[in-house]
Amino acid sequence: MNSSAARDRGSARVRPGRRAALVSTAVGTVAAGMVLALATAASAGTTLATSAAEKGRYFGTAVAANKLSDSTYVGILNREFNMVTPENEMKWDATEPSQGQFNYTNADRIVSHAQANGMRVRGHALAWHLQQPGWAQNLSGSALRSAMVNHVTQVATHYKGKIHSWDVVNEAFADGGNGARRDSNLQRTGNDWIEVAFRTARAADPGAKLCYNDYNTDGQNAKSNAVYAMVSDFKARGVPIDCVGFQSHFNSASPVPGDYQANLQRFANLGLDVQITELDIEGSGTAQANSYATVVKACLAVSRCTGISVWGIRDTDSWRASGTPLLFDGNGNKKAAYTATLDALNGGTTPPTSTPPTTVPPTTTPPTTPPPGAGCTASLSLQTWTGGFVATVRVTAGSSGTNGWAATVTLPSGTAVTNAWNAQGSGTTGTVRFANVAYNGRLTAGQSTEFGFQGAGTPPSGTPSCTAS
Ligand code: G2I
Repeated sequence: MNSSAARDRGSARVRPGRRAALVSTAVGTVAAGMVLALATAASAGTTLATSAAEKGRYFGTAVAANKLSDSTYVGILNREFNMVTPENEMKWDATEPSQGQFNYTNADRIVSHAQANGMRVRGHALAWHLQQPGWAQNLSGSALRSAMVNHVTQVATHYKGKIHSWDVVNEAFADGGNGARRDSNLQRTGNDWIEVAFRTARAADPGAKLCYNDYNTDGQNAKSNAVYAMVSDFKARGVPIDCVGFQSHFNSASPVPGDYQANLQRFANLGLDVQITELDIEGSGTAQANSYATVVKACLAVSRCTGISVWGIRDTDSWRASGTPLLFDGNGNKKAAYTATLDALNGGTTPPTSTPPTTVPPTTTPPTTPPPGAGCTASLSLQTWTGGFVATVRVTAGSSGTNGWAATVTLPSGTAVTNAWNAQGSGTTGTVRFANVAYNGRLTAGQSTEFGFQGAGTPPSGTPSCTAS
């Protein structure tokens, strides 16, 4: 009774935000003690994205392209989130309305918005029994199988290098107690349709994590057991799968299961990531807030739970708006559920919204050279394939922490950056400088954050240099 997928309407939209830049540049007049106080306050984030990033996670939302002109919506999206999922714009009916004729207009708007604001994108969804264009609904057998393979290839290729994770297959298991596959035109093309979709997606975009995504799999039950068996089999046979998405649409008839964390953990133990992909919880007040906190704490307790996405920004953006299931009310105000979510991300403490100094700071002159251990360091790890690579760079603050940072990577001749996330790159060839984006510039002493980029050509070697501000 929770999502049972798609027949309601709704639309979610979202847009992350950035943190208010506190002091930082008023070096000449700010006492060392005050700088320290600010750095301490910054260790508990003040937005969902910042707080999640401090725990090594992302915090995302579904976005509807037609709401990107709504300034309240975009203001919250840009302030609070660092991952977006197009709510409907990447589905089969939207991207291939006529066979072989692809339309990426609305999905591209969302991807461009994300890229311009340092957010990553969850692709949703390549193969699904719902929201198929009419022509696909009328196909069967090998014609439908070929059409599916072509669709996955074309869409994943169009977005190659721009997608953090793809929901390759969505909702392929039946509800009820027998753990069977859902009957659908795709299922009737043969039981191997799911692994074919995954292999096809990997070939088209080797840098994206490939997820299986479903609902009513949030606790241990016949349906999640069936997904677990499929994923175990895929891992054993080398079918490319990197993550399982748990939609997590909850309400009073389908509350957060008591074994939610344990269920996430058992999937993670198979050697893949888990993600909470479409979170919404019908209700209000303290009960709703507590349920959100339970979900966040469960994810934080599972090291391979890499992020949480809610299915819309304001209650009025939801596919089930009457259930007021989201973190912001219709006017864009933060609900109790928001505060509980932020609190849980911060480990149970509510950060002060501002901490003005109560005494006038002394006017000592700061040192002009950084103290030992100040600045930052960077390290590089690579995932490579013939002709390309994904680089992950870990930036770690020195003993003074950072208000901002930049890491510089030298690329071999002929190599180019094709996409970057969690950092703003300048240039694409030669020596490329990657600067922090709004939500990850401020690091406390010893704290780390990661950004990444995809490249075509030979991967870089050596250690990136790092400068802090
Ligand atoms: O049903 C909730 C979600 C369950 N998991 C998969 C998700 O993809 C699904 O999202 C919902 C969207 O939130 C709705 O916005 O998927 C529905 C369709 O299956 C979406 O509803 C559709 C309406 O059915 C269409 O009439 C409408 O044209 O939204 C379309 C765009 O507004």
